[in-house]
Amino acid sequence: MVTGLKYLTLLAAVLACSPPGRPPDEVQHVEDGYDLWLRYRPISNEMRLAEYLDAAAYLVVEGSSPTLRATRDELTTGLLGLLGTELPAETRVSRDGAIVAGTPGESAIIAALPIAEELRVAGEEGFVLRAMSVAGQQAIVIAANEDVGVLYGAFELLRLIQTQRSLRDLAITSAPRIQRRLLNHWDNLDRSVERGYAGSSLWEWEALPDSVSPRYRDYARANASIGINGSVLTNVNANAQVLTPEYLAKVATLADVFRPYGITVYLTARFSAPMEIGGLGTADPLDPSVQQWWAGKAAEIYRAIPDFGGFLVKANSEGQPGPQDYDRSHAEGANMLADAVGPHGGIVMWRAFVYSNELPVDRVRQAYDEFTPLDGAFRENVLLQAKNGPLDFQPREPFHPLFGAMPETPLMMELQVTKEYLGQDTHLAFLAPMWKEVLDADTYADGEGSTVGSVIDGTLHGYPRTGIAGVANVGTDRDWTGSDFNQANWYAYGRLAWDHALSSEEIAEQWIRLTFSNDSAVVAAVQVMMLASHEAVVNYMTPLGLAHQMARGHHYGPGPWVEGGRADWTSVYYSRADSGGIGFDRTATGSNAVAQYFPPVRDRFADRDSVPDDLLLWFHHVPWTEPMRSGRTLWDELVHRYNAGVDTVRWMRATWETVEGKIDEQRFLDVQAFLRIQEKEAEWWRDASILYFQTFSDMPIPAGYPRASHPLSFYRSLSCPPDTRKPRCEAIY
Ligand code: GCW
Repeated sequence: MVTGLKYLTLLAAVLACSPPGRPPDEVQHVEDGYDLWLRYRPISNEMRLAEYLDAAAYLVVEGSSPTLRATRDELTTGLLGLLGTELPAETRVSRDGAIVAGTPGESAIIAALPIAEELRVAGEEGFVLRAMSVAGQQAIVIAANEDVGVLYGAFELLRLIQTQRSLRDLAITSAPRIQRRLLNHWDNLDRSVERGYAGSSLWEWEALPDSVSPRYRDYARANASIGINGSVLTNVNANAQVLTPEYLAKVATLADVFRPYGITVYLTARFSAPMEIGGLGTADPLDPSVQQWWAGKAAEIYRAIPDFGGFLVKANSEGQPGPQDYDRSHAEGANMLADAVGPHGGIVMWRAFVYSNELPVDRVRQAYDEFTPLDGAFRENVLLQAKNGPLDFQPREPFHPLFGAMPETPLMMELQVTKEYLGQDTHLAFLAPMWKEVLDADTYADGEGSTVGSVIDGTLHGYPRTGIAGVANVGTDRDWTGSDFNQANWYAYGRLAWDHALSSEEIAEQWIRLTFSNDSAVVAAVQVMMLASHEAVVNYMTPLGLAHQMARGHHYGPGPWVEGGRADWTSVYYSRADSGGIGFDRTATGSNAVAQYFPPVRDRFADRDSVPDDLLLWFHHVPWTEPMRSGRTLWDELVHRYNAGVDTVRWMRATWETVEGKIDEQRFLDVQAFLRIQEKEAEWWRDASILYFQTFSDMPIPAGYPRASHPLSFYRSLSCPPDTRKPRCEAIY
């Protein structure tokens, strides 16, 4: 927070904004994060400003659909902010400097341009952005086959201007690689958010449908600006109430606000809804009355929301009802719902995150065992939604072995944008590198080059339908995501959903320029911080392939000692630490989960000599004294990694100090404070984990590494506040 005095000083600086001594633009504004990456602050680079003023002098948008109106609004607002001048809207190209936007269907100007081939490549949702001559005048063209493509193109143009790129040789044709690019909200009808760390749910269920928050539109704008085209509004731990007429009217209102921005709404379907709100005695998917109930419900939904996307379902997992309650398979359950929404063009996204209460089998192998026999058994409008890894959004996991293993069933990937296991709102962890690791991983399903990305974008197996889902991190906090840097993960998710070939480096750079500053010193400093941040978290929480060492329930602080109760919800189940070593044997001598991967990946992971260090303890139980590639023993390497994590955070803090005065003060201070917390908590993770594992290794801390300042009993006695939205443990070190 900015103190009153600091605020006044800042305000004085803003008011006295005449050169010389005028602070760079990024420093002038009091920023609260609400504008995300759509800040549209004045261009400070005068050369570029002159170029843009020439290139963008007036606007010609032909067509009047709500989406084209939204496009015109965004361009007008954006360019007014960036260039300091309102662009007149004109109906023809009469001189240089037009921005011409539209589709060939509705715009005769666009239809007359020689860009047919580019438009073909752009497909249904893509766009063509070109500097070219129109009616003999120099213009910038934003063309697409559908209105929503024009909107995406407009956002791309604004992004180029915000990041101060030259428009002179502009020639971009862009099309999304994946069709359904969704956010999954784990939002409950009481407005709590499961694993949400940014306040309450954005959806004001009680006030809807009569009262419509302006945030809904800004939410839609933000999503459209990064290509997200769908929202599942409700938690996968579902409540059937949302399917009642009262709630469907509210959902329809949200859908109306989102529609111009190309956002389709979806809902989670509670499998037992026919009993809970339908008055039936069963939810058996093969029972005709149940089938009829869902068909009627689907028809009712489509009457209220004609472009409704479909259902997302978590069934027979963690206590949720499902077809197995009636001895039916997941395919029978999914197909019943698919038949209900199919006639209306809807889809069913069936989650593969299932594992049994009863089975004593390694949890990470259960989804594969359950679903691969069902390949080909699903209706064509069913997509199977698997998490990036086989466990549960850990800081590092190998890719899910289902990817590549179901050629007849479209697989979607679910990523968790909200950082349940990665420091939640406070810790800085930029997740693009983690997601890229999975997207770029080679499954070898169909020989070399069968990357996970090529599975989910449909190119490997020719899936007719494709999708990707990100568990949303947004809420009612003014900055939407609970911290400035968590915004980067929302941004990165959208950008990768559009094009998973983008690099983490370019996504980070873009986001910094849009969000903080175009100053190259700021960009360079913040980019290296972001790119190092995920690995830092892996190191101080779960190095060398460890997983699920978090405290019980809230998953925030360390809890390597957690045991008792259901085994596969404990830490000791995953670390398998004992006097002989540490790690989960998933080779043939253990659970053999490694056999679920295609060769040669299987062999690489299974062989102690070729498994990457980063996944060592995921696949192997390793003696404490075993030498590692580094030459250290396993124990020394573990100590080294925990410390490397802490050291990186310390370095991130120091690096952040270098941007002081180069960005606005409020966000500088907010990030500074969070990095301070992160450093303390990284030490807490390190010390608690090392002391705990030392009780098994019985080996000393190698020379040169710090010792914990408290005994293990102290760390074991710590617990974070029960408020899972903001579990700060700072006060208790
Ligand atoms: O990651 C775990 C979470 C649960 C979540 C579940 C799931 C929605 O701890 O909060 O429930 O996964 O993905 O279904």
